[in-house]
Amino acid sequence: MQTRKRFSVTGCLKITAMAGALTAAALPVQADQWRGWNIHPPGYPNSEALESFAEEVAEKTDGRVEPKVYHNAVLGDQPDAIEQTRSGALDFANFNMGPMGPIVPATNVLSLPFIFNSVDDMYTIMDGEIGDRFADALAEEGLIALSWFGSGARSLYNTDHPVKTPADVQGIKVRVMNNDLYVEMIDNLGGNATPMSYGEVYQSLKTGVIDGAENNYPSYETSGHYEVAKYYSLTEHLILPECLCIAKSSWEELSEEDQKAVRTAAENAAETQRQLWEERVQKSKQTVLDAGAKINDVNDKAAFQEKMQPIYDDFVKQHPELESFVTDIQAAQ
Ligand code: BDP
Repeated sequence: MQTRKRFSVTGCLKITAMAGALTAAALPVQADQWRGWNIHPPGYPNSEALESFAEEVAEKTDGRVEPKVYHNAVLGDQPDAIEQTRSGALDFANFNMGPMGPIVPATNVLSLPFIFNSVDDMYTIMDGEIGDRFADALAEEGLIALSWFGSGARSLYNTDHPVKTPADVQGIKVRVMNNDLYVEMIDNLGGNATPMSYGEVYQSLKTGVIDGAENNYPSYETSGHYEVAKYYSLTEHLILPECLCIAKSSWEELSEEDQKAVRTAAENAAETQRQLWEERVQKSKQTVLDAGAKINDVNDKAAFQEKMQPIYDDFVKQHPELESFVTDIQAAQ
């Protein structure tokens, strides 16, 4: 005979419902608060794109992931932020592939001067199979690259004369991003390269610690460098992709469904960034011209390209395993 007291079915349901309500009240589902690094000020194309990424992620994951973007490099300079993202101390970021080179050697291929013929070629190549190979190399170092932003073409600027031939670079002190390839690049033109973080450049130009730097129009403008270094010479020596990267540890914590949502949001953010970029280039160019910057064409680019040949030769000698990256990019254009 059954002596144990049985719960009635309705009693059971009531208890289950109560337990459910209690769990829901006591243990609300914790949103993942994601911290995102950005070097640029609010309003910059990349900043707007990161904000739209954050919004879309929060919405599409129903608030399970709540990304917040920290602008203006308040969380550290770029090499530092790359390390923080690799270790999972930061969750996502927009990184330029220049300062990535010392950490992910394959990405140095992208820093070989004049490797891309145009921004469009860069987009086509990075959006395809070759771009996936760079993403694989980044993943091995703890960074999940979900989409590629553009950063236009970088040109040289300096305080006291236009650069029209390599001889005009002779003896000038030029700030470069943190990567030995850029030191070689400026040295080969006869200048003195000074690696320095982005945030220090304005003051260093002002005080004469350096004579010039190199960047695209939007950064030349928003950093205020044009106020001090007014000769902007269209060398267009670097066309660098940037990633929207997620820390591997943050990525792996996501369900498959949320990974899908985050990836789509990153792809949409890249589309937004690329569109805003085009508009911003025109706007920035006008702003610097209005402020008295002198922009000059460089008619003989081949003279600059020739000086870069030893960099290519050294590079493939030192990294034979990366030679196919170089030749595949060249063959794709
Ligand atoms: C900008 C890049 C940024 C770099 C900066 C620099 O978007 O990631 O840190 O140049 O020169 O164009 O350091």
